[in-house]
Amino acid sequence: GFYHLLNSEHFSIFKQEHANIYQDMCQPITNYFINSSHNTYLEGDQFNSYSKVECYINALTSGCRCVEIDAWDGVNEPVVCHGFAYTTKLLFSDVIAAINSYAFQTSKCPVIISIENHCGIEQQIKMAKIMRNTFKEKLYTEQLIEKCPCPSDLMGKIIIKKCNKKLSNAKNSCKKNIAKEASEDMFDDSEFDFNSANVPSKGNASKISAELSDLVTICQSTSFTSFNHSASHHSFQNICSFDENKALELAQTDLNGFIKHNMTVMSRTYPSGTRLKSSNYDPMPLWMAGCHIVSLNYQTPSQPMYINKGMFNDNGNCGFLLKPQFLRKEQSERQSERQTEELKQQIKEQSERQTEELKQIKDQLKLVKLEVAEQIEEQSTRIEMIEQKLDRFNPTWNFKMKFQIMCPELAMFLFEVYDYENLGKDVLVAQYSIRLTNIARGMAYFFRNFVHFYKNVFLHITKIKRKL
Ligand SMILES: [Ca+2]
Repeated sequence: GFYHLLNSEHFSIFKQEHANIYQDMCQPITNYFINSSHNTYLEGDQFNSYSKVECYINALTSGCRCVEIDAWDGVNEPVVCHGFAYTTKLLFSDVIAAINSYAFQTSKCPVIISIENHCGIEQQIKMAKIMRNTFKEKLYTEQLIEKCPCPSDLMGKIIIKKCNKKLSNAKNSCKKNIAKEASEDMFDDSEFDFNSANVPSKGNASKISAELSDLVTICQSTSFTSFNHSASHHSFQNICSFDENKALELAQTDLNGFIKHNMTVMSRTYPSGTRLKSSNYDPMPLWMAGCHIVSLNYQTPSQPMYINKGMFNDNGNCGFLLKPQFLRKEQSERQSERQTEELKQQIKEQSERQTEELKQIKDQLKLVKLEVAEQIEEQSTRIEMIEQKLDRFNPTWNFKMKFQIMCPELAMFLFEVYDYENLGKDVLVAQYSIRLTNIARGMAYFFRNFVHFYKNVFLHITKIKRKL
């Protein structure tokens, strides 16, 4: 009885109220992190592994909300595979059918299909037709969008992410420019990094059919030049893609600029082209910069994937997570805008006090900004638990740890248990990660149905100190 009680959800380390959607889902989608997969079709490495429809099913049913399709001209219809590699091919129509069947089994939140298009006009038209006929009313094709939609507006919808330039409608004068942008979009993904000498007919895929681009509304792939350029040219309808190295460089050189960019324009990051074995990069620094779609190789069990899992277990594993306050265009900011407006009204009426009050508002805004900046600079990325060598049959840690956490909103606890080896490298037997905000206090267990030796790990969490 006691054993079962300890094993019950009352003692789970995971706060049970966070096992359902509890966050506000009515904020602009630019305020959320989205659980995302890279080259979803691949079962193994990036070079000669199998492409499988099951990979889409696995990703979607585990809560992924952004899958990727690399589409190429096939014999009669488009196929999905990794370009310039020896991976096997899937029929585009089979992939679309699988997405249609499994998209909303785990979560009703919208699914973004990131299409890397290498098809000529003819098969692009086929792609568009297949998607329209399969997804039907699930397809989000709203063209007149004034306000950035929120996840709750888009429940049960499938969103196509693609370059949205129509060559057919282009004026002669901008034709060159448009073709250039479209081909840059082609190049913004990894496969081209390792075989640039063997680039296919550019003219072919740089033309985007109207049928396909009509399916693109929000999530228009856009090439990135600079934060300033984006600030004046891009909106919530655009999405910039960055290779992990470029994204990390931006996060390191201009973190505040990147955060600000990510408040209004969507960002997607993907693994570097050199990760041929489908290894993964650490998503944490990119979430800290506010990147929305941090796509990982889902097929590779690795620390980054555990971190991703721990992150998105939050909010009912629905795949959309509200960014921490300091990373989003804040309602309080909007509120303070409103307050500013109200104050301005008053000022109009009492003109003699005008200068003084305006100065006050300015000072207030400045103060808020300073606070935010400080928080970002001081945040720590990861805390590792100290390794302990223990009796493998009845390990008792009996060990107290104290952490000072600067950025509790994003802090993640990563538990790893290793099997100690006298010779060679210790073997990792279990991993578990959880966001600090999801940790229940008191006696708690994690690793339910854990490996061979012991079933659970218990810890006692007495107090979580918040330092803000
Ligand atoms: Ca790709």
